[in-house]
Amino acid sequence: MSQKRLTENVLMQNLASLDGWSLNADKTAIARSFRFKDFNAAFGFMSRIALMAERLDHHPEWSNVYNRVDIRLTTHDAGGLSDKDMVMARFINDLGG
Ligand code: H2B
Repeated sequence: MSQKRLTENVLMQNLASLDGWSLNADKTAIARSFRFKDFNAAFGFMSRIALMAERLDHHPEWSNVYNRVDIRLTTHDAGGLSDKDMVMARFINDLGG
């Protein structure tokens, strides 16, 4: 899977089918917030993402406060968004947060 920065065209095509994520102003990152019943549910969600992050060697920028998880995805090595961010965002959405 490529860590090359996606062209703007390909990026926009991907985002059209990616629920809930917003693009930052300079189009280098996407972000989404999730809310859960409690901390246990939030941390379970984060644990599943952490295992995937290791498998993909692609790690989120995130924060957690009790039942809320804020996630930002970008590819540091590319200085923008790559296929890996799209794969990770779809995986996270499929967890049904
Ligand atoms: N995660 C993210 N989000 N972007 C990267 O460029 C990145 C990463 N690079 N995880 C990986 C690790 C790299 O530093 C290691 C050495 O493969």
